[in-house]
Amino acid sequence: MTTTSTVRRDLVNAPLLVAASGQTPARTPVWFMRQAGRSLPEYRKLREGVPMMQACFDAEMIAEITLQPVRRHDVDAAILFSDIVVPLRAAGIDLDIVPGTGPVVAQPVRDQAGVRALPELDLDVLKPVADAIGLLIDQLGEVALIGFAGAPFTLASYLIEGGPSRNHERTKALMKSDPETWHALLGRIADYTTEFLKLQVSAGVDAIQLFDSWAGALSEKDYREYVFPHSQRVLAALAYAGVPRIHFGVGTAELLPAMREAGADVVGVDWRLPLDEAVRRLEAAAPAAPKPVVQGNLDPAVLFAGWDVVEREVRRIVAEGKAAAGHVFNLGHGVLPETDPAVLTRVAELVHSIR
Ligand code: 1CP
Repeated sequence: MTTTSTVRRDLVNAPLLVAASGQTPARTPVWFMRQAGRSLPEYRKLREGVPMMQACFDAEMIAEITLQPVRRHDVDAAILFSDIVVPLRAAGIDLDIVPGTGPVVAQPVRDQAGVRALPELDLDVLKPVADAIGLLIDQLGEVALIGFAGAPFTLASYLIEGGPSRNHERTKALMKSDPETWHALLGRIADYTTEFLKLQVSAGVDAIQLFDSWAGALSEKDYREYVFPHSQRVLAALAYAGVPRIHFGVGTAELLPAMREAGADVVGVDWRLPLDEAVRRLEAAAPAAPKPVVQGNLDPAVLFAGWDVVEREVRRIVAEGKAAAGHVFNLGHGVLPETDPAVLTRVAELVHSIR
């Protein structure tokens, strides 16, 4: 890793950005969703006694945690250490990230009055995030920095359910029974998400990822009617910046063309669908569009299966990724907390070595 001081980095040849634009980079870029976090002992040590939400509003801590996996794994991208609920908290919504559970919202939003009561986002509160990005781009050299935000549907699920949910039943009930309130709520969240992403882009991130982690809970028809317009508005609002927009969800095999159409430059794919099949579906849905670029898709659980299995799966995925105009190697979802980080380092090395 090179260290520059004040000069804006020249990332024209950064493998992640080359692949994202549909060109062939010198090596296949690789990073891991949730690469910063509990799989790393140095992360656990730094976070000792520091609540998640405190860490997310401390510029030095954000920068240090973001850099930890870069130092270890020789990945081609850092992802900003933050959380999808950070802009909601910055807006003054009473929520916390509870260890072992995830985001918990004190007063779930389930009606028109709740939507009307949602506060404006206070960008000043997010200054530590912008400051952290400033610190990071000085230190990352040729490693790209990915900013991110939660997509309107996934954030709506936390706000409506009040916390993590397996079936998203209250979310779907509101969506189907009161579309007016639903669209007002998603519109409001789309504003938060857009402002959070714009702040990150202004501060200097090189790419952004929109996490619609739970969108796979929807049929394509419902996705298009209730979610697509809001995610599309977010992604369109970022088009001015010229940074690649990655759009990811879990269990989205049936939604991939719609998620691309929403305005993605790179389509994230989970492990349920081989990348060549994902490319085939994307091409069939939009024959006139440029050849798609994909990101993914090693099953995070495979990292527990021993090196021979891991190596076989990585080689298969790199080969299947050749069907796309560009391939960013990643897991199909986040690193699981019990993962041996040494295996991640080896995966990055292997991906880079395959020609
Ligand atoms: O104390 C801790 O360490 C809490 C664990 C943790 C961490 C490390 C949470 C709570 N969030 C994070 C950081 C985080 N969250 C990152 C860091 C950057 C990186 O990737 O290295 C990112 C990208 C997120 C995004 C996020 N938060 C998503 C989208 C990505 C995904 O995994 O699908 C979602 C759904 C969340 C909500 C959330 N935050 C935390 C948890 C445990 C959860 C999931 C809860 C649930 O199952 O609903």
